[in-house]
Amino acid sequence: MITITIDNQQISVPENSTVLEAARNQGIDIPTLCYLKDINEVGACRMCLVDVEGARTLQTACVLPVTEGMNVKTNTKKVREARKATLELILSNHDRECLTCARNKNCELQTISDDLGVREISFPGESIVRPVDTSSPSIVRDPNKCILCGRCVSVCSEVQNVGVLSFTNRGYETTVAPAFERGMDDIPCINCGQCISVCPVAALREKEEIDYVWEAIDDPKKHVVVQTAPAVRAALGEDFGLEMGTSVTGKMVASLRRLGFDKIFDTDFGADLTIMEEGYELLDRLQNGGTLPMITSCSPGWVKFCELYYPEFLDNLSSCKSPAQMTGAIIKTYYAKKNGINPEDIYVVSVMPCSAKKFEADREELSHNGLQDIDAVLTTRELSKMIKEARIDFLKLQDEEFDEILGESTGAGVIFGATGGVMEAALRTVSEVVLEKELESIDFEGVRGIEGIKEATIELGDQTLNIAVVHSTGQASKVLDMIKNGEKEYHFIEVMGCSGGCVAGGGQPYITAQDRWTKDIRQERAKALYGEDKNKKIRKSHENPMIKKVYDEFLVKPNSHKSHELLHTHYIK
Ligand code: HC0
Ligand code: SF4
Repeated sequence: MITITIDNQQISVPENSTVLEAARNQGIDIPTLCYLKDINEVGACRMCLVDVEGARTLQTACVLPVTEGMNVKTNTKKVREARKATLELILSNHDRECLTCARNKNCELQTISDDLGVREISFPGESIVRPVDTSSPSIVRDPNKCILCGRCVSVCSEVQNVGVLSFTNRGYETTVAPAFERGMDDIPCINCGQCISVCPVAALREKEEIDYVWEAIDDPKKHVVVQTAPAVRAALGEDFGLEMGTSVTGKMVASLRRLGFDKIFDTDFGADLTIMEEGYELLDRLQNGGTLPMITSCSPGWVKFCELYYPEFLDNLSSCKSPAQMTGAIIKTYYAKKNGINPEDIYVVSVMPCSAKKFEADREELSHNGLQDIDAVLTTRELSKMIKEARIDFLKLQDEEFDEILGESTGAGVIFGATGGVMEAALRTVSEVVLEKELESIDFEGVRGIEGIKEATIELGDQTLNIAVVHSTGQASKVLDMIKNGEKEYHFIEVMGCSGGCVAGGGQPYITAQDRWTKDIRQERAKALYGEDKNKKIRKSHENPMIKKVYDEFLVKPNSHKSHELLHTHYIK
């Protein structure tokens, strides 16, 4: 530990801290725009300027290491004026149409401008107006909003190992864009939306589908069915001021009913169905010499990553469609038939924590009889916008239940939304099916948590399974490289495209960089899902009575001909 002084307070801090960390730990906030803990620590925005005794110029606190005896002032006239001047320069080249902006009231630039008391722009230079790129099915890139903080560049390359965004041009012309400013649909982007999650402004945002959904709801000829992904319930409440990690399942269902959806189903049902199909697929591969390791395929950002960067592993992907797509397929076949509704009149909306699900829903492979399994995908953020637009007082809603029968799910289904959840759900079922007896404990703690790569060995009858759980495509590439080098051998791997799994997907409510600094959103939100799992009466997919019913009445058995026709696919691109 070393001793430094910040704003006349003497404090002891760890030697490897930065001035920013030391100050914040002491409850002294220093404003930042580009700083993102462990991901983007580059001192680019120069908002965190501080006055250090003995230094000739102001210093950037986020990259400045502490030294013994250092004397720092964070709030002098010089500091305030410099920060304001920097901010005004950023604002002078920013599309300041706040009232109509997708991030209005939820923008880090807006907040900082207000906090620092900027009331006019002293340098109202000519700003360059650039075209907005709407070519991607998932992501809109608006360079007129970009403040060159570089957070998206870092997350895309460092965390996701994709690296399709970079600084281009020079000086006043500098912008963040794909190489040669190509369209987002014309580059090897995986649609994960992690760049959206970390963008402090609206330079990167999801492609909204809200208007299509309102149109369907207002169309009397359409039977509009909605399903909600496991992770949505763990985060939606944040947009209404609830603590991170508060589960809002009942209120979410009630709000969807108020919005006018005809039926409210749960993707957790599809997750249980996936476990049946994927569990039996794994057993089949193990017993009949199929391609191993089998790798989960329910995260569309990950699937796209595999297609683009590791196509040699495409046969390793499970042939199962994702739970959301399976639910869509069952709605347009089994549910339609049972209720005498023409599938063409059914409009299926998925509410997902993910921007890549918009891309997934459009994939040709994920259709049946000329109809897409899913018609529209809303992110969690879009759902909260609809709830606000409809003037629903979310916090006052009484809890309501999902509709039968595709609203029935188990604890295994709900934990899909956190890294390790799919593996744990699969192990609960596969173990019992193979061992033909009830497990003493169904909590597979070894696959929980946010460690980048988790490994475990599971005894399954007379077979020993090596399994791994990976989250973020950056970590996935490490594991795939180790498999290619012969360093590792596994039977089954869960991969989720985003770090932490779906709870931290690119469609979840925005968390400021400052809140990310104090809380691990992945852990907080995962707690909500494990809490739901614990409270569920049924916690194993194969015990879901409605899953049994759908097999009895329609699918016959896991991996049947009918299942293959509707619930499986093969990615070949
Ligand atoms: Fe997920 Fe899913 S768990 S990908 O993370 O498998 O988006 O929440 O809906 O489909 O169930 C996202 C979340 C899902 C799917 C499920 C899977
Ligand atoms: Fe990179 Fe993912 Fe953003 Fe595409 S969606 S630019 S892959 S972070």
